[in-house]
Amino acid sequence: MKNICDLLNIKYPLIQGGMANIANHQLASAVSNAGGLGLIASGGWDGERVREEIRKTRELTDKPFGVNILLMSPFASQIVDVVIEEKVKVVTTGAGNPGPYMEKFKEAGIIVIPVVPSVALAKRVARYGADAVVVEGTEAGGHIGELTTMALVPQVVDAIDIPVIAAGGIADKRQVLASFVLGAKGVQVGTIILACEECPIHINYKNKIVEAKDTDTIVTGRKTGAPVRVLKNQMAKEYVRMSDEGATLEELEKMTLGSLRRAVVEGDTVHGSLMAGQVAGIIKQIKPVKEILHDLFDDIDELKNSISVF
Ligand code: TUI
Repeated sequence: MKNICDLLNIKYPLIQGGMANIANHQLASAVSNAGGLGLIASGGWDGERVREEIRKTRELTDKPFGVNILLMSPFASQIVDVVIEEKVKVVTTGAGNPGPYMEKFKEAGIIVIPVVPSVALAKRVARYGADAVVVEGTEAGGHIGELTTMALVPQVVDAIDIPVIAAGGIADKRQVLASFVLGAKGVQVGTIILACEECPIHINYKNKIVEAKDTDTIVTGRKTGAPVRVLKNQMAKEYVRMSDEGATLEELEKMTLGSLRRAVVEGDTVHGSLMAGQVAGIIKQIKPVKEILHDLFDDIDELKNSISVF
């Protein structure tokens, strides 16, 4: 089995999480220049905007980068065509089954890494010819599945014979090492990247991540079938309360309309949707992405050798 660094031609076995409406050319190029695989998150954009972001990323880095495609996006199909036309080397997919596009990707020679929340979907995408999978636990921020990283990663590792990349709950070296012990060959990180200097979100959003403690995330949308983990704030609490009291999907959607933009662009931490994972509580500082990647991987052997239990 090829290792992730050789497969993707990168220094560290790390993929940046998708992060729709956030991960643009600036963030993707910063992560790639630091030695990971940066991603342009295409969710929220149409094909032409994604093409523009791809071209801008190429001006900022000569390192490999990818595009994350949110399968529930109304623009998914045109974005698939754009990544093929622009000869993007790597695609990750989220929030759905990439099956309908697999043949097109494979014909174009694109490395496809679907994000999956279960063994069943991991097996299905492996059969379709995925090159690796990101297995994302429910600790993650944003749209999530049911299972924890700790329980899910080894079950997927046992079920398929392509490389597994662990995601959800990874923000320091201990969690990276633990992922490798579970059988993952790499990690995908989102929340810690949100708090990097190069991340183009409002400073108020970054500060909320740095200030968060372990219990400061909450899951909205469980009832409506689209669970999303966010930092607890007035809007999230109100959403869960209204949902528990039987509010309609329409009423709930009215409240969240534009909420990600409010957080990301306007820095409204009261009425905005501050997507973040449970590891927010571990993040204490806003750092340059280079330093984050260095801290996650360098001297990891020392940590491995320091394990002393019996
Ligand atoms: O996709 C993510 N994380 C996301 S997407 C997103 S945008 C959004 N905003 C509001 C509501 C919903 C989405 C924010 N964060 N992570 C990867 C991921 N994929 N998590 C869970 C899944 C998933 C779920 C079901 C993947 C496949 C799937 O399969 C269903 C099927 O068709 O079998």
